[in-house]
Amino acid sequence: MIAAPDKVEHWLPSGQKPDPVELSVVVPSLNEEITVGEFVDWCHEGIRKAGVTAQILIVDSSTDETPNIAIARGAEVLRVPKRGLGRAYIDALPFIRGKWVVMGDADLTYDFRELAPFVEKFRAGYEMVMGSRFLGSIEDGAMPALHRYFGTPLTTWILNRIYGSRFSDIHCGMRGMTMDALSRITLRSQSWEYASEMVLKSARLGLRIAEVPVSFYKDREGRLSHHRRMGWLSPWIAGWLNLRVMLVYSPDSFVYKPGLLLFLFGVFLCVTLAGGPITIGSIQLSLHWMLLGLMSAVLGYSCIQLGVVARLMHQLRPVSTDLWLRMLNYNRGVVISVLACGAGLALLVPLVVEYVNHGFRLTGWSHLSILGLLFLILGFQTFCLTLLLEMSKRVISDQSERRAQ
Ligand SMILES: Nc1nc2c(ncn2[C@@H]2O[C@H](COP(=O)(O)OP(=O)(O)OP(=O)(O)O)[C@@H](O)[C@H]2O)c(=O)[nH]1
Ligand SMILES: [Mg+2]
Repeated sequence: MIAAPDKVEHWLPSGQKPDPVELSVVVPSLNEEITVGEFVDWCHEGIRKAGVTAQILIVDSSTDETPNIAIARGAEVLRVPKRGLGRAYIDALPFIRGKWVVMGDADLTYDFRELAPFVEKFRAGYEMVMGSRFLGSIEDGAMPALHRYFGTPLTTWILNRIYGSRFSDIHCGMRGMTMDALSRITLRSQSWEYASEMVLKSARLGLRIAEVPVSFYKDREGRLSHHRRMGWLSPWIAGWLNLRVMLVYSPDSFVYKPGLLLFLFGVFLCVTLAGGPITIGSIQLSLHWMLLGLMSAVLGYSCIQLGVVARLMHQLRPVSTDLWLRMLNYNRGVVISVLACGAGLALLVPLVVEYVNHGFRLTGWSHLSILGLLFLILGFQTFCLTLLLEMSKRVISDQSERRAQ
């Protein structure tokens, strides 16, 4: 047993210098003494076959012999505190010297003797090279049937629908990125969900993506995957974290677009019924439908605002975000808000007059006043959104100034 690392330490094999290289093989490890030695040998073979200069960087938080074995076989070891798989990749960033990066597991489940296809795609100009076990091969017993025939194809299909991408295996752990692309996607995930974050940000940023077939083997005798080591709840927690990252980075699909539909539906109902009930054949649309329209429009508008703010924060759709910022600049936003609130108040005037004239009682329903309410609410919300966008613009420019310094 060795002590768990409590700070970041970079170990170089004796005689090796931290020179620039073409390819960095970056692989986290946590107590993998059964497999890590052979794994580093596989990497050397893969690098030789690919004909590149390379570093093998094992990002390690082990308390067993893993780091000593890795360095003895000629890998660099970055000792990092155990803060999760995603965090291990983030910790590794300053120590990556290659212009291309291939990542994966140190457990001999992915075949790192086959690095050449990744290098070929990088040379052809691709920015993300995703391994695909479905295009390659899956050894019997390497993947539970539920994941192989249901979970992975379904989640891959959903992500492809949302992002317009063409992945065949979004959960494949062996994947590559240019260092430039890796810096641009600014990984934030600390744990298992880094894998989804990487895939969906690459798709959203429109990186040039290629897939290469990879071989996937079952765990070696005696080796337990970390999910097994952590107990039956671990895969569920991983799924939960992956879902969170998908929801956080996909406000367009979950909030913005449904919001737009709700908003249009609501406004249509309110405007159509502003003059009073409508009868089409045996169907009557009256005040209750208008109230439904009011609710739908307000809810939809809130979703749109949330979607716009989320886009602004994750910075994955710079073009459409810029459009919103230009469309709703401070002056225009305030003018629109004042006009909408003014129109809303004007539409409410007849109701107030009637109320006062009838001794502070209302004698009937006023459809027009519901439309007035809608205008008032939308006007006020637009004012709030304008301020929020203005504030976000300042925060973003502060951040980019700080980054540039
Ligand atoms: N540095 C570091 N490495 C980790 C951590 N958790 C897992 N790893 C390593 O990350 C790689 C992937 O872990 P596995 O246990 O193989 O998990 P998996 O392949 O995603 O899951 P399975 O499909 O169940 O095998 C292995 O090389 C682990 O040793 C961690 O917290 N820190
Ligand atoms: Mg594994």
